[in-house]
Amino acid sequence: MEKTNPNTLVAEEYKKFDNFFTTILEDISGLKTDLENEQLVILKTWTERVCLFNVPHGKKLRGILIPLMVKSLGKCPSSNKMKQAYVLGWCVEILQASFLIADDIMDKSTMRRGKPCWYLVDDLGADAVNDSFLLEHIVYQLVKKYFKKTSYYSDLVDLFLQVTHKTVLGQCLDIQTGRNMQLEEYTMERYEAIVKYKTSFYTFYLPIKLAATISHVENVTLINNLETLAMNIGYMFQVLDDYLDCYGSKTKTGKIGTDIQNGKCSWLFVRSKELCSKEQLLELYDNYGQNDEAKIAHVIEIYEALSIPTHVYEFMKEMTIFNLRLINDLENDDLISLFKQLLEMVTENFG
Ligand code: GPP
Ligand code: MG
Ligand code: MG
Ligand code: MG
Repeated sequence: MEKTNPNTLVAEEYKKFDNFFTTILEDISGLKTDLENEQLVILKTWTERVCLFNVPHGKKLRGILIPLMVKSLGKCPSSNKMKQAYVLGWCVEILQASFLIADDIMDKSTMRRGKPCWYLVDDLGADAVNDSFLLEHIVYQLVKKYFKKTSYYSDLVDLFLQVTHKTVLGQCLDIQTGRNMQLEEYTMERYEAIVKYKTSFYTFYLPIKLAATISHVENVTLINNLETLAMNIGYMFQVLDDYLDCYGSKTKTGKIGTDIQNGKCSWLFVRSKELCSKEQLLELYDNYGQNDEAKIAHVIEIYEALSIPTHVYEFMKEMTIFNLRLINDLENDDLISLFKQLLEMVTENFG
């Protein structure tokens, strides 16, 4: 039998996943407490507005990963299993939206997914913090609605809680590092710790573990291999995110970078420190972490002089080769094909 092109499979799954958002939105509207009380009617309209603006317009890489994983893990998953996968996929997207609302406030960003950041809409400012909480709590309401009666309900809740805790810790490390600006502490070790916690857990580990849980995967070696890949691909994802913060075009990424002026422990800065001369190091220290156009431009000049974009490219190539070896050891052909696709999806924005 002729094999369907994996790209077609992903495109088809994206369509089904996207369509399921209507159901999720209806569920969310139905989750409201005590709508008889006319004082609370305003909440329904507001919640829908928050969701529609913040949830469905991203790349949905995290969300789509769950249905794709469930399909690769079970030969022919039932329609009910696929529905569970779509629900969890949207839960991860909602959690991500809740993180992004907060992250954009903390990073003083101005644009997200080609639109103004939520806290800048209607001058919401600090009031947007509550919308971040709102989205986070909707995740648990949806998990309860769809999974309360399953044997793995508590495992799912636990995963969301554990991963959120790790992400908040990662964000804390990212912020504290940027605030203290002890630039000599900006090492690859610090960078790895920040990325592992702030990005890899929620971006890849969470969807993969959720899919493995509802698919009843018990093979410990497979679970360990998937966890390793989740963390490695998360690392690649954030290195690329750091690259795009400086070199991406806003029409492609839908956001405007802020890492240099915020003094972030970015891969570009840490790698520059490893490669630069003593003079360049002093210049980096003098110019990094300040909201001043000329100083930002000076940092970028040093990145250019050190060919940092080429170093990112080389690093991504090495990581791709390394991870392809791990992927080829996965045994299950569908999983091998999925993870190869995932690597392509993660790196396709490069350049
Ligand atoms: C990516 O950092 C990490 C997050 C968005 C997690 C935020 C976690 C919270 C608990 C709020 P980033 O700032 O580099 O992302 P971006 O470039 O998309 O702003
Ligand atoms: Mg940010
Ligand atoms: Mg951030
Ligand atoms: Mg970034």
